[in-house]
Amino acid sequence: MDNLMLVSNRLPVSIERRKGELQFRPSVGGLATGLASFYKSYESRWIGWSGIPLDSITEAEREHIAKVLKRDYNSHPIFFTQKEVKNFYNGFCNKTIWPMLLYFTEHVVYDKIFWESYKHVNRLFCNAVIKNAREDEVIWIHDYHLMLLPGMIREKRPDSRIGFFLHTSFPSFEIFRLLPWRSEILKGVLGADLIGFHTYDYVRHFLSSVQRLLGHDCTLGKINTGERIIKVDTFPIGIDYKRFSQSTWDVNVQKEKNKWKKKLFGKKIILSVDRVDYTKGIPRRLEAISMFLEKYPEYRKKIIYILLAVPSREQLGQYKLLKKQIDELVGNINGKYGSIEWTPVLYLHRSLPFHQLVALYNTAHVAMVTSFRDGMNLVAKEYLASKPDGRGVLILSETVGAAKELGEAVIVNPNNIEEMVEALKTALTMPEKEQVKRNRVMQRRLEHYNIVRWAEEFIKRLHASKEYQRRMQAKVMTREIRKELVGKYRKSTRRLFLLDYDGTLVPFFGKPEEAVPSRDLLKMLARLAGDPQNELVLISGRDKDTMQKWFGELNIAMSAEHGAWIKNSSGEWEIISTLDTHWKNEVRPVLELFEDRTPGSQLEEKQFSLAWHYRRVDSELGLQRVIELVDDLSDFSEAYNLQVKHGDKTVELKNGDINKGRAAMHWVARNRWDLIVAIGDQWTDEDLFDVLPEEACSIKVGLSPSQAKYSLESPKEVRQLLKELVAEQ
Ligand code: ADQ
Repeated sequence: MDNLMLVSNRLPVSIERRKGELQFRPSVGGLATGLASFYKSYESRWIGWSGIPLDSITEAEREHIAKVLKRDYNSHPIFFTQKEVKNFYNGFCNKTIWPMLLYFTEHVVYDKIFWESYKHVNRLFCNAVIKNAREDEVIWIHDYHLMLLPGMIREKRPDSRIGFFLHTSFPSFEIFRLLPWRSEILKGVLGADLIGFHTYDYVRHFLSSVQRLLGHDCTLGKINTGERIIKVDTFPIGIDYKRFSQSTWDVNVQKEKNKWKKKLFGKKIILSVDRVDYTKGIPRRLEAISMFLEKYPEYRKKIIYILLAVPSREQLGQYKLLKKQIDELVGNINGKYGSIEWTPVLYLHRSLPFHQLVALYNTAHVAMVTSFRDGMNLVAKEYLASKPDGRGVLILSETVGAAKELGEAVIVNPNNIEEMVEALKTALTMPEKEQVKRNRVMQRRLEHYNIVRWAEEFIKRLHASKEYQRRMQAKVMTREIRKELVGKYRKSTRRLFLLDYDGTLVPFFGKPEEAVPSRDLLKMLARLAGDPQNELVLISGRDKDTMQKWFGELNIAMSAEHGAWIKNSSGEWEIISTLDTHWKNEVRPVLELFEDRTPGSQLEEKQFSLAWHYRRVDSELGLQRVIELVDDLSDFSEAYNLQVKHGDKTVELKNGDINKGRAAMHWVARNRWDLIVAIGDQWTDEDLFDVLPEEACSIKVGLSPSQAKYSLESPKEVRQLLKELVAEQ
């Protein structure tokens, strides 16, 4: 994993001024903890915010910070002014995009100044990356602070290898669409080659937003922007498992444990560890503790709830209010149920050093992780890793990413206080054997897919994604290749052109009947066909009547309905072989039902095929219907030897022995051509490419896997190429 440049808002260390002195302290929080541990084991570099406002340090101090960070942490600091801290970090990051991504729409502030600052700071990061990263260095960008950065770097360095990982959840489209700058944010993220999320749900939501807001095709975790193919996948972050499990034997940890044991002698310890953030559900959890003591008085004096809460984003009003609310709730519970010898809630509002944290994890009988939302939640994993003897119970909210991996925990709905109360009862009474059984399964998983594995997997997939792009790109028809083809054209005298129509010579339209050829296109085709040394064949999936209406006057050869019909330039339409069409009467009602149930879809009937078009259907509904339709049609396809093909926003059924390749052979075999050019854009054209002789020039329109030799981006480029071929010399 050499040559890796990590980019995140925070560096693994933050700089603070205490009593006039600059201090370097480890940053707290999931991202910092997670990355710091794998970062140390690899030769990587890091770009991030120093944590101290630029206007509060002197030039000499700035240089000193940069020097120490480079020397001791292989890091390059970015400095923000107070204004940038206010509008970028406290503003757009924490008041706009954070609550948006975590479903707290009521806290979202929409402010143009924040947005401008977000763009500006992402630009600062971009400049720093361009300045510091080597050309061949892998750039791995982290989290919601830097969602524009992949796009900005891509613009400046198109060949960069860029990964992006989001540590929060990604909300459903209905939430994300509320953001005024949603498309810019998505486009920014799409600058990456690989985009990672913790869970498949977040991937789904992201793809759905990309599809609906930007209109890109998204299939099987791949986004086709028309220029590049980007992969999107799930990488549930792990922890440094051994560090936690092995530290439990450390002397300092043992000392800490003994202290706690003495202090809390005989009591069952319930623990929670969070940043003070409204997403973590701390007040609701305190209410559950209070209700538990009310409902089960026999547990009074027998339990202690340790609420370890690290201060976070304290300048923000929302967080100040939350802190106040927690203080009050803790006060109420302790006032109501506590006594001189027993305090039910022990509230530690600070960050603890590692050995103290592990000691607490190890001592606690129950850990309560009840966030309303959390991209993953590392605390749940750290707790389990700190339990080498397998004892202890984890209560886990179903709305955190970790719940997908830790299904053996006691799972709760964080909004349901009664359920949390009962979960506590279950946890406190769970037999040790059962605890160990559940924890061992989860521990094995965590030990295996640890933080290093997570990072390695991501980088491996990033390389694979780039490789895939490269394979696709190898086929792009460059200017040189086009020139070569023009040269070959001039030299040859027996040329065959096999051209598809929709998606190849013209782009797709909402309704198939709208794709009428323009006068310019007809003129160009007439010119191509007018040269006696050329044979031009249009091979389309369309019905023969439309083909005749649109191109009849050109006197060119044609094939309709994917090869069912053929027509020589001066001949009549002929059927390629006798074909049975009885199946249509049985299948038509099925497709009609889908047409009725799916607004915007359309049934097209051709002589030997039936097609259901869903280009104008809501993209998610369309895909859902395709799955249902293909399933419903499977019996028919077997019984009647039909082909069911899912093409570009179409599902089409046709006789099994019809295909464009078979039709093309009618012309390919007719002459000893010295140049064959075949162009198409869909799966049906693959049959055509399949029958061509080795030396033929096959061209695929669009970026997706194909056996064609070359690719062109769009119908516009195809027309341009044909124009170049027929141009006067
Ligand atoms: P966070 O929201 O910060 O992370 P989390 O995953 O729980 O949430 O990580 C918190 C980290 O801070 C843990 O490593 C924990 O040990 C540490 N910590 C918390 N309180 C502490 C205290 N008082 N003293 C010492 N250490 C403390 C974000 C996302 C998460 C996602 C991570 C990683 O919000 O959902 O899991 O990134 O991707």
